[in-house]
Amino acid sequence: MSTATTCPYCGVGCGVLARVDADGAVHVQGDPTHASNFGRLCVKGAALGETVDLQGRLLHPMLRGSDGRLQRVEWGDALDRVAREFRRIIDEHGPDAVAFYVSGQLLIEDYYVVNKLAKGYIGTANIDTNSRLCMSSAVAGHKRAFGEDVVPGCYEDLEQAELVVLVGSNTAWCHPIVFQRIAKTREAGAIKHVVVIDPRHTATCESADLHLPVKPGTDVWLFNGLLAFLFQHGAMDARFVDTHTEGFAKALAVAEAEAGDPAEVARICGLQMSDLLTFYRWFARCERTVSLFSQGVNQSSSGTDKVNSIINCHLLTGRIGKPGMGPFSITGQPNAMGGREVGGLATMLAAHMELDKPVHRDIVQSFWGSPCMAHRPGLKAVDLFDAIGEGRVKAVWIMATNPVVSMPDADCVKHALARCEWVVSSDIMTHTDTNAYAHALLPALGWGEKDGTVTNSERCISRQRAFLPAPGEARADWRVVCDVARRMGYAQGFQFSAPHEIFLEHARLTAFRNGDIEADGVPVARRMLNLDGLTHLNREAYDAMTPVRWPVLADGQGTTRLFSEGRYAHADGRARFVTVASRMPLHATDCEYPLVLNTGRVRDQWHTMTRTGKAPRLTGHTPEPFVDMHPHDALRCGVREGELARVCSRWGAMVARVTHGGGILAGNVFVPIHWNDQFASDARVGGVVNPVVDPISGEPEFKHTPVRVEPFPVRWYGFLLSRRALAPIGISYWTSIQGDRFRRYEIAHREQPAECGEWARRWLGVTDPEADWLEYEDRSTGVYRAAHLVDDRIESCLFLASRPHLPSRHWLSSLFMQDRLEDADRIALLVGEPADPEASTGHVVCSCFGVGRRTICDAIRSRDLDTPAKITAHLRAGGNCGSCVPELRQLIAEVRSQVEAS
Ligand SMILES: Nc1nc2c(c(=O)[nH]1)N[C@H]1C(S)=C(S)[C@@H](COP(=O)(O)OP(=O)(O)OC[C@H]3O[C@@H](n4cnc5c(=O)[nH]c(N)nc54)[C@H](O)[C@@H]3O)O[C@H]1N2
Ligand SMILES: Nc1nc2c(c(=O)[nH]1)N[C@H]1C(S)=C(S)[C@@H](COP(=O)(O)OP(=O)(O)OC[C@H]3O[C@@H](n4cnc5c(=O)[nH]c(N)nc54)[C@H](O)[C@@H]3O)O[C@H]1N2
Ligand code: SF4
Ligand SMILES: [Mo]
Repeated sequence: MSTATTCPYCGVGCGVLARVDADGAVHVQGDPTHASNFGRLCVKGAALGETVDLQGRLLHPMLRGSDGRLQRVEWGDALDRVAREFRRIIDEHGPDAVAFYVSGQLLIEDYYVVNKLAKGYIGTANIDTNSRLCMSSAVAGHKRAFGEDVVPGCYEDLEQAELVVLVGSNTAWCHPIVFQRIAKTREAGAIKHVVVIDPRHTATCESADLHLPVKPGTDVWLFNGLLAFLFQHGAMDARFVDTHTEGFAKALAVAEAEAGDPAEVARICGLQMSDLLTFYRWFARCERTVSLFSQGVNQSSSGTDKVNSIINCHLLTGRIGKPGMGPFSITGQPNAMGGREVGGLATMLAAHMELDKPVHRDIVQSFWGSPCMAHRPGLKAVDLFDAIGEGRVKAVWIMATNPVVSMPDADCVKHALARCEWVVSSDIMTHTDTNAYAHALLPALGWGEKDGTVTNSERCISRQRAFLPAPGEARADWRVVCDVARRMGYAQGFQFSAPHEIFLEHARLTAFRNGDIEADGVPVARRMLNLDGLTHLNREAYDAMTPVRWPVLADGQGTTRLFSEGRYAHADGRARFVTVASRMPLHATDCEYPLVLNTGRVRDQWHTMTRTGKAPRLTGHTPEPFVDMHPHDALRCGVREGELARVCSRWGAMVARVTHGGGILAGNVFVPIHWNDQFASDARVGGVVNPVVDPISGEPEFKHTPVRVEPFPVRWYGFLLSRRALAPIGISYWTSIQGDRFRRYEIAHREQPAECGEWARRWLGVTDPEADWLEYEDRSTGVYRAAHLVDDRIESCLFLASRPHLPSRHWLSSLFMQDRLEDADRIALLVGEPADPEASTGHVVCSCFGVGRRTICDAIRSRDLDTPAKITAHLRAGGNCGSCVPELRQLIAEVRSQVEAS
């Protein structure tokens, strides 16, 4: 029997069917009936079964004792203590001395109760969320343009479009199933053009007709230029603009004044004039255009203006609210949208109501019957952690997020938490960079155990259902919040005994006095977020709920598209053109920090890796943190591919391996966001990122920090594979990742150990002189190799060299699959080369079937394969989740150009 649930990773919100075998193994497959994915899953979703083990899980509440150590306590004691500390600090310093920092990975039900506790009972709006780092510019842009935070379209629009513009979105890696829907439609010829606007040449560009490698931060020029071009070239829908919008003339005047000349726009944005004009012409010509945008837009000091500059172009052409067209903010986390619905941001109330509107405060307070109501916006994430650092906020409860890794200027966040009086963390894992600073750790239920709802990018509310028992003493986040609230003296508002009761209350609030006429005759504007049709669900109906897109009005039917009638949520019903003036990122590069640091995601990891870092299938694709840079910049900085480099800014530094991915413009470097102190010695890029924020949304400028890259000098490089996890102590550089049956450590050190053999034995814990220990050392070249075997099976192996040229990890990994090593394998270990070099498949490209780069390139060459489909037919690669198809395409191009050149 399988359970229908929803993937806990990205905002695509794919339906998953999960099944637990008799031996406890969890199998997942895509839910063919779910309208987000129709049965498909990307590699992260497909590997979910590998991430639900209890290794490293936080299973009991813990409190930090006076000796600074965490001790296991009873739930009752933990809850009492959390409630008591919050109560004490509120009583002594007022409600604004406490705060909550929550997450788009909470369920709607969790989010709803924590927001209710903060705003309606404690009376503070100091509740912000990691969505501040993610979606807040889109929220602010929507509110300015539409009057409410609404994503008008749906995924079908992408398939009905002629032109799809992907702005600041690496869709192929970050929203793979949506990307596959686009790519498939394009291949079938229905989508005429796909344009990618991104300073990097990403995997997403592999399926694009045009890539505009825009200079970082200059998108507003590009879209202001487009607005002017559309107007000048007769693409305006004058009737729509007259009837349904305000503010056109001024927005156009500013756009024309600063971006009316495409040559000038091309210069500022660093683009070829011909490419720019191609994009502008396609946009002018294609009525059915969707502009999908993500963090390259939002995470910017002009993020909100970038959003509105895109929306302006859709308003000018009237391309919104109709099939196949519209601006489309794609969400990051599984419940980023749901968090906004319940008002989880410091700047909102609940159910899309506004903190600064007295009538809204009154609606929410009277609905809740709560003792108080926050009456002004609370602190946004960056300000919140500043306030903690300054001691203005003295207690913080962090839930389902890891800010010591994911905030900008993250060392500052670390120091803030270190000096905070009372830090509570609700997490599923014991050891995270943030938990190291918590006074109380509360074990939460994770995916597969928790039960509730999430809303994806297209407003679709889906159920996440439990199919695993609660491990240890872990409890649902909503339950813990209610327990603490009751202990704080707020019994009346938190008598929930199951998630469906919370969902119904939330649904009722969305419908409550929605569009009412007030007693004094002033109408309350109708709120688009309305779940009236879901207010009558009983528990069975909630359990059986099928995915539905809001608004869900009284008839119980969902809504495919909003704004179809041209009515917006502003009081006059009109959408707004927002006048946006372009500006460069706040901190410019200079001679000390000459490069721009851009940060983002890799294909197979999720954020701070607490879950995806467990799955061997996911760790092979990008096993180490890297700094991707242009070869010319590397030369100038004195660093080389494969060697280590320090990336330094005015805020901090980190160390990573230099790569030349080939997709980066000179002057820019890219570092992935995922690595942290649990997985590496010094690879937390958040410590390097500037804490600049967008003045309207407060969203940090994660994509633009001036940095310098310098060599990280070491005397030797090495790596180690071991069946047991080891503690890499006293090594200048290390990273660690889970492989299939082993843990892999990449290491480097400033000094060569005096006695390699002794050092290696000590580290690997091989004290028995009789142990089956193979060893080779050449002091003149600094090469050292050792392997430890037990009963002819490899237990661990270690390779050191003075240069980063080391044996193939893929070959050595394969030895861990064997029950016994042959003599030839033993010799190979000492020689440092496989007996059959052809056997090495190379770096993993297809994680699902473990197919390596070398195997694929050989097949392309020898069989003249010219499409990803042919590679799949041959090697299976790309045939399951499809996440690697863009890379297959890239390899085809690479091999063909090699063949042509030779
Ligand atoms: N594999 C994977 N998928 C994920 C996640 C994950 O951790 N791993 N996280 C999820 C979450 S929470 C989110 S928010 C999404 C994020 O999804 P995306 O926004 O697609 O991902 P990012 O890699 O953060 O950044 C997108 C692109 O913005 C580009 N960019 C940088 N500066 C600029 C600029 O000035 N202009 C433009 N136009 N582009 C620029 C970057 O080069 C990058 O390729 O992914 C979700 N999906
Ligand atoms: N430099 C840079 N930084 C960035 C970004 C960037 O592009 N560049 N992107 C930003 C964006 S868009 C985002 S969304 C953030 C994400 O950053 P975070 O939210 O900090 O990252 P996660 O690893 O997802 O953190 C989730 C935490 O919750 C725990 N957890 C998982 N499930 C549950 C649960 O059900 N309940 C509870 N209580 N805990 C759970 C996990 O173990 C983990 O510790 O990063 C932001 N930071
Ligand atoms: S695209 Fe992948 S990560 Fe995103 S929801 Fe679907 S399966 Fe999960
Ligand atoms: Mo995000």
